[in-house]
Amino acid sequence: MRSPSGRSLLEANDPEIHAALVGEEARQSAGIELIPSENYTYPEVLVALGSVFTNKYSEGYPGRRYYGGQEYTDVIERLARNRARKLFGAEHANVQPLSGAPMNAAVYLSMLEPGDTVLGMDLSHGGHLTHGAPVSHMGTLYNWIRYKSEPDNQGRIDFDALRETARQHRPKMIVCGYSSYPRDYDYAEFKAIADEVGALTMADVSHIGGLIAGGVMRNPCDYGFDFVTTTTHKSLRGPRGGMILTKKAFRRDIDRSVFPGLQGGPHMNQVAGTAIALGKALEPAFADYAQRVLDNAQTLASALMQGGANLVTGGTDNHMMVLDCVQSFGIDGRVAEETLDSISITTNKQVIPDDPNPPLRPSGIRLGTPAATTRGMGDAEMARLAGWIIDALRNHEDSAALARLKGEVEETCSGFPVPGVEP
Ligand code: DSN
Repeated sequence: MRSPSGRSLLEANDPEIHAALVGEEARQSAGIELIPSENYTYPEVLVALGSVFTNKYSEGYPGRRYYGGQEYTDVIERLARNRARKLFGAEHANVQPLSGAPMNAAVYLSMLEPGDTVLGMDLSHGGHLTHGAPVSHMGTLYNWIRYKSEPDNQGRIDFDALRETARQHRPKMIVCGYSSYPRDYDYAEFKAIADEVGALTMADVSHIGGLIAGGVMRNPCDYGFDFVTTTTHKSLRGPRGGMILTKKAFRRDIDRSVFPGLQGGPHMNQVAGTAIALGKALEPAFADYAQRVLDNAQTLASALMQGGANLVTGGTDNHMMVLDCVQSFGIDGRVAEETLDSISITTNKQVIPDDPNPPLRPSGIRLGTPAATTRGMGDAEMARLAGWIIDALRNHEDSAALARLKGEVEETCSGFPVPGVEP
């Protein structure tokens, strides 16, 4: 249990780790988190993560485990699965993937043979590493054909071209759902193309899982997708982890692929946290949160563009913005990230579509609103954030200006406590 005595024990017995924990709490509280894949989880989830469920091995599934002593682990896993099914309208949920990459690998390994052809989005256009990037094992195991978006056409996907590609290559699976794509996805178009060529459909909605759960973005389960994957720690606000939603027809394949195919014992403290977060997402207040995430993204995007920032695709339909720092401010994404770090605004450097620059010095940064919204920030704070970002990036060599901005950021943040951190 995370209790005061646990904290005191840690302080007394491992002061170096304790100091790092205190430092991280102070860092998270002092500044603002704008990395779109991060969030502040619920205090209840922190309790579950630090609970005795971490002691338990639970290979197998509820009612069918390989070890004894499962009466309570079965309770939490059943709750997590049932809540996930209800929230997304799915026929089956597997809540054991340790995180996003093994979650996607489990789907591929259950359905594909090495060398099979898969359509996935190009990494620089928003696709994820596990969607066939050559540097990932998944990229070498299968024959990935990469499609792109049209950044100058609001990030639209050219479905006529995609249909031609599918007819030509006859993929076994079509993957959509991305990690740096600021628009919604036209699941009906993907499904129609997949049906025409006999391909399976998978949507990796890791970034927008919470926005779908809150009912403010389209749900691929409603469009008959075969597999929907989402991490649990982003807009869903749960613990780090992954979930696979599928149809009854694929239930056994997916469960076997996760365990024993790919993983050993699930992390039951994480499964408990996932169940808690899914329970929260079923409450009406979560729909309000999801809408505020979108509203804040609109306000932040408009204010950034009014201030002269160039956003990839010209705006956003979700929680995320990709800012082209080279075009907007004549600096690369690494300088932008470091400059914003120095004023206590955390972002991440990001490649832009067909980026001429390398991934460690890309042209852009990514920004997102789930974490700021969790802290209760709204329109006024989004407008101020845009002003600070533009001011800092324009004056990235002016240390006096940056010191002043850091003071303003931290003064504002002090009014918005981080959930789970004692003030
Ligand atoms: N690292 C996650 C993200 O930032 O989108 C996904 O890999």
